[in-house]
Amino acid sequence: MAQHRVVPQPDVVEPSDAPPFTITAQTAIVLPADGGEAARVGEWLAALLRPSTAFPLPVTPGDGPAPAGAIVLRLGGPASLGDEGYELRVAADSVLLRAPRAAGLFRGLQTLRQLLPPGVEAEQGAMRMAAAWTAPAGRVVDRPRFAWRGGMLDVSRHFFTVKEVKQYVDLLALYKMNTMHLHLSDDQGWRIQIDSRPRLAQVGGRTQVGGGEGGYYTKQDYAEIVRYAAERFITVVPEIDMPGHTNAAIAAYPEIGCSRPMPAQTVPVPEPGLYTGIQVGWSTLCHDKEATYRFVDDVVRELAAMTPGPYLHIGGDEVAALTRDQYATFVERVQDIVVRHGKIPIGWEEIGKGKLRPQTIAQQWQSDTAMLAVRQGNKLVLSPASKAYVDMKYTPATELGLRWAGFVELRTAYDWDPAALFPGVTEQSVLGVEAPLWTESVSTISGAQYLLLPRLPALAEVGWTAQGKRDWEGFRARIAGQATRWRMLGLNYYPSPQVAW
Ligand code: NGO
Repeated sequence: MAQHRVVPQPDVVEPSDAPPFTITAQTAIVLPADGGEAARVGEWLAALLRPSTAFPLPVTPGDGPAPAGAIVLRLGGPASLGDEGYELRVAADSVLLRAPRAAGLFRGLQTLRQLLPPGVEAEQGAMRMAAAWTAPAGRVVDRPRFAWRGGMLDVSRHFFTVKEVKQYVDLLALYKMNTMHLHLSDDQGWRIQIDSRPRLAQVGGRTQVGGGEGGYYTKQDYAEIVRYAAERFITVVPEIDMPGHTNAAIAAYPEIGCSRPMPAQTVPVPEPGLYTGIQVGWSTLCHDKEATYRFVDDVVRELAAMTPGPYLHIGGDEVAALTRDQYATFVERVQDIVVRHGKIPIGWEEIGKGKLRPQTIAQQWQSDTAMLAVRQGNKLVLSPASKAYVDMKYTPATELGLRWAGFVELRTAYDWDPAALFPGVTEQSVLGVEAPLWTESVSTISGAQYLLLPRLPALAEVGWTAQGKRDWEGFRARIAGQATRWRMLGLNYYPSPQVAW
């Protein structure tokens, strides 16, 4: 078991005393004959291993007996493994990975990846001489507890490039997460091109917290993010936060705005009406103007068209400038617009104040207003700020991060059960978990990594591993093994004193 240090902890691990599997210059990767999505998965593995091992690792289709020494990927295995489950058998002379779906093959490869030495992550064969490319023998049978395991990146408070977003996606992939939530708009910046409303990106995208130059994604950029994520079986969930957190949109189209006065800000802005501070709750779209709903329809229509995933996030958090009824009416109308454009609405927990359609998802973050959604029979994604907000400081000494929800050390991020968070919230009402990375205090990808590692893998395990099969001591031992991997990948991380790294 000591050698099977995998995060998140798999459902079943049966170690074996047999000798390990070794990747050599002769190793081939064998795919199902009719390739399909499985072919991509095989190419992904070859692309990971070729630079570090310098072996050719040919990827070949074939259903016959596998050549000796091969890594074999097969579609199949018990249907009970579901969309993302897999079975991995590692023996001295072969690796056999089986899954009913290509996504399961990809998740299973992350297990194989973690069973191999951290040197596989090196871009050049830094460890080539130092390590044998071995994986311990044994059998792993695995499937996730929850269907939604996500990470959020707030690209509005500070803008992150496509390349940086991809680095976040890579982290999600390594820990078998399947959802990338992009917070694309807020008071400080609008980050997505909308052709029917060009000023959103051109004006609303021009700055960020602290007055930097901001930025936005063209439709092509966004398509590239979606493609890259899909290659890793990760769904992109775009968020346009409404009716609050909308100052950047209102700066571009003032006729839709009914905000309270803007809080004072200290830096000059490139266009009148833009905001670079970090106060929340004061901005709002006008709930009673048809212009607002024409605007929402334009944005949702274009965003839905460029998003292959089923969800569209409508925000809905922290609206101090509307009454409860005004807010509820707004949410209900926007919910209908999202459905009309073929997507499933998701919003922060406050949306439960409106009448929700059965499919709509509420994202819990702060209080028991999440129960308003649960009582209507709607499912929750859990992001409790005191545990899952990776923008909180680890300790009072952490330079980056906020502290309003408390300090979130690694154990705090790990040691909780989604089905026991609130009375009345059972396993059945939980769709999954998500770690939001808000970026008021974070402007670089290396800062983002520091806040994500090691807490993102902790949350990944909360979402993936059955409650009875995980515990803090086990996680503590396994996460220590990840640090060398992060260093190989060039990732920044917080060396929590709670772990013997
Ligand atoms: C809150 C707020 C965000 C902040 C974040 C900072 C939600 C859902 N709304 O979470 O605007 O950025 O806290 O931690």
